[in-house]
Amino acid sequence: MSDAPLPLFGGDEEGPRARRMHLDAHSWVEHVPEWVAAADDLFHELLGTSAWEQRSRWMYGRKVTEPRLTAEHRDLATAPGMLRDLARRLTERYGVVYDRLWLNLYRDHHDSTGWHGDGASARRRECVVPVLSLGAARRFLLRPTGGGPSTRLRPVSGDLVVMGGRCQTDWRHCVPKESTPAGPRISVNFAASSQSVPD
Ligand SMILES: O=C(O)CCC(=O)C(=O)O
Repeated sequence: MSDAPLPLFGGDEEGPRARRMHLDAHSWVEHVPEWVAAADDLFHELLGTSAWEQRSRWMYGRKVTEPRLTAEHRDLATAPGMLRDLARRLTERYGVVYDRLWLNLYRDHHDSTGWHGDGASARRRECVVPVLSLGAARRFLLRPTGGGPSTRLRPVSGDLVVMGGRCQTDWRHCVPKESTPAGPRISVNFAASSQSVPD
């Protein structure tokens, strides 16, 4: 795993540095600390204005309520201006046109998402999937799809985590429940129509 800092993000000499870790020969994860400066303002804006909904999903033959809330912008044009700007910056950096996004709200440390790959939104063999964290710090774990030791990140408010290469097929990620109390956290997940169709 290489921890060498990459060239500056967005060409800004004073901007944050991206730290890329190679998970294996085909997959990587990048952590960009303090990617968003006004993270608290953005967090409160999104908390108060997003159309949060409770979703459920089928698991092992039964419908379960997801332990978090979600709000989706299928068309980036409907998203708050700040998120549109961030999507544009990501498009410039990664060469992927991010044209929609969804937000997750983890209300407290009991909320979580289990091990998964973003199968529906990232169907290409190689995808670049950025996730912005706002609010409380939570663990973000990755492990090989077939099982094995996990790689642990703990993005704080304003940090960006980017999964690349074959992360969505060869690897799984999750945000586990915490045993110690945590306040609310929002994750902003940037998606691209171009990545939702297979190679
Ligand atoms: O909340 C996160 O950091 C990740 C969310 C995620 O993986 C998802 O919504 O598919």
